[in-house]
Amino acid sequence: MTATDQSQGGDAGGDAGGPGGGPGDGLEEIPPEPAGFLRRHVFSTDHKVIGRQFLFLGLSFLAVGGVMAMLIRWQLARPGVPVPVVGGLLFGRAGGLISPAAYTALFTMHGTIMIFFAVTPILIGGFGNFCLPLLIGARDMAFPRLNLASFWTMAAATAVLTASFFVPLGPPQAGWTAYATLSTAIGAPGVGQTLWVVAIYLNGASSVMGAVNYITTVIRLRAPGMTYLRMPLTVWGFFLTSILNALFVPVLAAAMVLLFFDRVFGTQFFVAGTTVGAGGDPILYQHLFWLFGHPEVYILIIPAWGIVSDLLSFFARKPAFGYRVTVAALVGVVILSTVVYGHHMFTTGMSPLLGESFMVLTMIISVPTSLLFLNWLGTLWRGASRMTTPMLFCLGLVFTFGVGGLTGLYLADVVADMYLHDTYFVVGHFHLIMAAALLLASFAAIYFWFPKMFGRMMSEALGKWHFWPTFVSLNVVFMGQLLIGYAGMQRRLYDPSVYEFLRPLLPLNRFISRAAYVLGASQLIFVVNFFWSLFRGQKAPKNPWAVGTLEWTVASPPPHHNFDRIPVVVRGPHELGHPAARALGKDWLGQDEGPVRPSADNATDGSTDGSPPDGSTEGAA
Ligand code: HEM
Ligand SMILES: [Cu+2]
Repeated sequence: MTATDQSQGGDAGGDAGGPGGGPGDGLEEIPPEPAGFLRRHVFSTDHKVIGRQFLFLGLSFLAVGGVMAMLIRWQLARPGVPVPVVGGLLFGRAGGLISPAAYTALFTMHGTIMIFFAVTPILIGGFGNFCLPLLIGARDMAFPRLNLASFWTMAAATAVLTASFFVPLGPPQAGWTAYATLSTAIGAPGVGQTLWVVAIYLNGASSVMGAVNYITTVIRLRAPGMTYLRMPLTVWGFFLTSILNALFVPVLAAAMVLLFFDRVFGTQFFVAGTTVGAGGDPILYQHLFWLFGHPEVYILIIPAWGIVSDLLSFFARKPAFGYRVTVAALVGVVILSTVVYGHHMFTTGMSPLLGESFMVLTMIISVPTSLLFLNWLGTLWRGASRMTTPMLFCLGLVFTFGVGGLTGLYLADVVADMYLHDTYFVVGHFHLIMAAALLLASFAAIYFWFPKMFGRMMSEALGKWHFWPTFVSLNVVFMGQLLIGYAGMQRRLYDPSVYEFLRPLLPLNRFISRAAYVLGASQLIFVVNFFWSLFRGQKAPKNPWAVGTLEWTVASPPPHHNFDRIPVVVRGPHELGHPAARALGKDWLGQDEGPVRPSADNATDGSTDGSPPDGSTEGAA
């Protein structure tokens, strides 16, 4: 596996941007486009093609995870009533009824698919791959063949997970967390759970391959002048999330290997001693799972935060407020996310001192996240906001994340969590702060980069028809879950109405389910817009949003080699509302838009700010 030859240039110590910068460093060599359909579109090493492949894979499974959510909501609203239309097809043997086993499999696979097989491939695999080299001014990822392998490993993981629907005893039923003893051969005798373990292992392997690629690409392949503090926040998002992926996915992989051994070879890593003499410890599994599991929620959300931080600036037509503070806040979240996982295990009987420590550390995380949130408000403040569809989805995220974040404070508190643990308050919290935020960010990214990815524009009118019912119903569903949780409804209950104290919640559950059906139905507008635009949308210009980042300096879609000449970056990514631009009859300046001071040692380590004399500030070393 050879890194592309862009990584030749020596580094001048200070960060004057990409290691390359002068003639003869191999930067300008344009790799030939491979011949043949298979090499160009299926087994391609081109990051843009791989990005699109991840996007399609993720979107297909978002649909699967979404249908499952509708079925879960049907059961909660109409326990014991056959599912209309598809009931006979999906649950034929039970007369269209969702059985307790089927319900358990539904939420297990819904959670697993949404997190590992929908949002991960869409945001990290899809947009990470498509955007990263273009945003930093590179021709491709550092390891194109590793990139190819990462996609096909993800595809293999998806196939293995899908196979678990068709095996005796059916798909796994131990929740997306697959706690032992439930997930061992004792709790889940069927092969479906073993396939789940293998699928998650392969999914993790694909993520680690991607992480290695993203980290190396950002460190080694930035264009001349693209200093770390000139990188778009989208790039920071993918860079930091890759560090968490590289550090914590292997922990999940270790748990999967041990669980596989327990299931297949009869070892007892997670099987308690009382059942088989001197055995293992189920709580050990929880520690391994959440050591990964908590950073995982940030692995998913940090790219979304990066994208939204950029897009808010682009559409408010103002520089991103507090760029450096945002970068510091993201780094702060990354560091803190590694030491808070215990808040998922307050009820496991951990020592009060340990519980308190995890509580305090979790509370502290709200400091950098609040800074991030305030910077978003600072960017919007007095902006000349253009209410495009991507902007609406970003604003939706700001609102939903704000509300969702506040509910995290309840769960971070040991005392309150004793009551709220495993209730729908937890389900509502993570759907607001994670599911909703990730859905909204994914849609914002699709509407924003679709022109660059496919060379055509999506319909703005249909985009707005998609946004409003999605935004309203999404908040009704997930805030409704907070309410029923606060009222004491436990999660993972097949039929809550069997409990007298939960019966009064049935009307509210029905109301939430109706809102969920609206949410599901309004995604059809997106499907129509996406596929219509793919074939019939208006041809996209090079820079439809009038933005200064590097991907908008090349054609839509970009050529195989991305840039005819590797750009030289002279300013930050958010030069909007810039006085110098007005002289040019516009309100923005491109990152590579002159003048560049001619001095040969432009790559010095920051004694001068490297910006042209027109006063751009962002990214000065
Ligand atoms: C599209 C709208 C969605 C609806 C209506 C929905 C609804 C639900 C419901 C009702 C449950 C709880 C089931 C139970 O405990 O009995 C659930 C669980 C879950 N959902 Fe969603 N969800 C949606 C989207 C998402 C998305 C986008 C994600 C992730 C990115 C997600 C991740 C999860 C996870 C991880 C669980 C926990 C599964 C478990 O308990 O093992 N959901 N969802
Ligand atoms: Cu957590």
